[in-house]
Amino acid sequence: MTVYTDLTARALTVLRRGLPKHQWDELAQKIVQDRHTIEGHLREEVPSNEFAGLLPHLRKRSHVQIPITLSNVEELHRYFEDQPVHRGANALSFDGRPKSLAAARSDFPMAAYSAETVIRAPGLIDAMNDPRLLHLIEQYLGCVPTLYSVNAWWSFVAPRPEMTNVQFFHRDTDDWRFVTLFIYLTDVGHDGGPHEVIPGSHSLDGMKRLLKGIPFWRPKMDAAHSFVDDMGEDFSLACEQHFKTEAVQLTGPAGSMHLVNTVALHRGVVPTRTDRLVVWARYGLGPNTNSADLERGPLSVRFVPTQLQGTARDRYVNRLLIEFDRGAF
Ligand SMILES: O=C(O)CCC(=O)C(=O)O
Repeated sequence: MTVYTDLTARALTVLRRGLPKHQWDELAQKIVQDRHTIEGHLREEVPSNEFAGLLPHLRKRSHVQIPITLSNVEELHRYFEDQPVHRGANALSFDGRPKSLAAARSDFPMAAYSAETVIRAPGLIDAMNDPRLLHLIEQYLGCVPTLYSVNAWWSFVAPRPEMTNVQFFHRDTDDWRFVTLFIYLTDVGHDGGPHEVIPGSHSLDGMKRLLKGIPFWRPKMDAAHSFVDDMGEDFSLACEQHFKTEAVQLTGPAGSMHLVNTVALHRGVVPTRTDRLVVWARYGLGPNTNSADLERGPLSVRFVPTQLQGTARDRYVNRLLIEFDRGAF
């Protein structure tokens, strides 16, 4: 099972490297058009279109703040404080060994919770399934979204970035089209490890615009290559230098949410004054190279504190995370 999943992930990565960036979206569009023929029963009859006005900003600027705030942040803090963590920005980043939060805080710059811990957190799955949010994401993707990955992690005040790439400018390439929701569980100011994004850099045209006016880059840098080249510390330093007037730091109080197209160049800034606890939820076209199912199979709904009713739409959107029919009957 693992081997086959890994092979699929590798195949997708190889395919993406071989396809020019402008074709990624053409491919996504074909998939999305096909979905329209089969997912009619999953569309909501009365769509909650309240957030539709956010679409142009998201499309143009690669990010948008969602005008809702989680109300149970303190409860979530109590919950997460008691759960084991793993070194890195993802439970699988390093050896995956569980540690207490106190031990991780003193030993590592970042520590993450398992997907199961996130799925079992009070209210999170429901926040990720807010119909207004899902509808916005559906319009952005062009089809009913698949919630394929959840994560929660701490970035601690540290002298330098963690060795994994999340604190260096990079692109995510999980799927042909996808979007990431960040939910801050701590107050995040400029010194609290904000998410930083270079608006417009998710598209080839946007990247071309950003690169105009830059007289030189290291050899080989051009807009198209920037989508498929390996990134790293030097690339990140160059982004920092060249795009310092364009980069935007997403700040906000605990409970605030930002939706980001993380194909755009982005990073988590290393906190200099206060630690950050953040959650992500990723929505795409289906299972992909970053799916929660790479870590674990879906969890029985019996373990998930959720108000979801188990409609056809709920089941579809959450199928990689939650098994609605498993339990004692
Ligand atoms: O910590 C952050 O804000 C960055 C997260 C990130 O790089 C990612 O989601 O790929």
